[in-house]
Amino acid sequence: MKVDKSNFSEWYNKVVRLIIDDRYNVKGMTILKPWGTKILDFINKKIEVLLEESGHKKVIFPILIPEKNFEKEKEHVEGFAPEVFWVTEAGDKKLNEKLALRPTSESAFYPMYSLWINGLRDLPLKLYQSGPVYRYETKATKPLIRGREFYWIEAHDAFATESEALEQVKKDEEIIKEVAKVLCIPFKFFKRPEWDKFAGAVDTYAADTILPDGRRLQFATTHYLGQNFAKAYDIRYKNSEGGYSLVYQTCFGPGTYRMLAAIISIHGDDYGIVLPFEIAPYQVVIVPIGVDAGEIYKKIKALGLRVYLDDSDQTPGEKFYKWEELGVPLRVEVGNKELSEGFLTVFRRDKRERTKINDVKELLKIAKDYDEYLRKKAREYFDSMIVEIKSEEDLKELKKVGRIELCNDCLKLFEDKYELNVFGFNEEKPKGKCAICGRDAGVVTYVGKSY
Ligand code: PR8
Repeated sequence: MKVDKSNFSEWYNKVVRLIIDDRYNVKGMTILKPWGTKILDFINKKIEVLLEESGHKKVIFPILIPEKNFEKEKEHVEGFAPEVFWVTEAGDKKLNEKLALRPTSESAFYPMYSLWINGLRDLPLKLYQSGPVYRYETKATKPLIRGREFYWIEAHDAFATESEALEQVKKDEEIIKEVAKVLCIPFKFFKRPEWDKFAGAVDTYAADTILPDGRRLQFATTHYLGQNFAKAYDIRYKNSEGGYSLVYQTCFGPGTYRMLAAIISIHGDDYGIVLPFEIAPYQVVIVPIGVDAGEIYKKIKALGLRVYLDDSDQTPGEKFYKWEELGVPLRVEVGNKELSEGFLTVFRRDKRERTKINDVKELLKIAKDYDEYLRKKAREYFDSMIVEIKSEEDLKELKKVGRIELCNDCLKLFEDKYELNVFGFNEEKPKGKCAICGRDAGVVTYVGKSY
């Protein structure tokens, strides 16, 4: 593959097709091919282990949600109504009640939480599921980035106290950090502005990265729900005084399809996909050049690496090309010279460089260096995608993400006036004047276009 990444949109559409097929005839729904599905499995596993370690348990909920469950939380139903796919018929019968294809599962989980949570001994309750959700997206769809069907993980937590729930939001942020480290994806974590909260939440926090066209990609969110849903679904427990108290809740949504999109977009190059080591289906591929590489395969496998010996009938050149575009981190080339002189030629996908090693164990060192290099390169890229906005003039033709200090009045008017999104707030404090009106700034925020 040779695709020029400087035209990102075209590049993405070509490269993403190495792992998806968007010729399926339902708009916004794509097929994830075997290689992509394997990568997704590794991402899921990583997140699931972290969720389990922080006290979550996995469940499976039905995909259909009765309309009446939905209507309980007013803001939630209003927010999601335009995006819901409804099932209204079965066979030749009209259903008595419309059933929603879950766009998210608060209204499936929480009626059950109301049954399951009775006393303090039932708390905290921390459950998650991995699977597909359905949203009738009206903005342009883009494979993995904005689908009408997409995969994610959703965790739903209930606590006796507010402080535990707020603590969970921080833990979710830690999980995002850990996952992003493995994926080598740089990001910023924001508290979203009031007007951009999840429908029904008290506060929404999001992890945003930036794609090469300068648009932000939100790849995970965690929401503090307070007691909004507990009130709507009557989720309460008998407290120590013998009365009843409502629980405090959080929900967390790592967007695994978008993580795939971020990996492709940020690490990929003119030659295709570049995969972080931990989530690569094959971490090492051996391409024998007219020799038997069986012994070397065994040695590499014994190191605990996911290795594949490509002894198919294709030419070495064809194999190089194939594994390179799929993003396999390390390719080991074995020919007569390597066997007789006792060394291995290793091609690193990240730097597209060949090195020689004398001992297969050196692959482990290269693997570590490989991820560090990806992380460093991605961080430099990310930093280069953020520009400081000093005046209104800088906002015109903004092609990247802008860091801007604003007064509270200009903040409120910002999105409508400039047709850019305000991403939200973190620990950064303003140091100067409002970039628009020159009065004292009240906030620091980041602005730009979004997916
Ligand atoms: C919640 N409820 O629903 P959220 N295509 C691909 N990925 C998407 C799309 C799409 N059309 N829409 C959203 N995402 C909460 C949390 C339970 C779990 C991904 O939150 O609506 C995005 O990465 O913010 C988003 O951050 C994540 O799903 C969670 O969706």
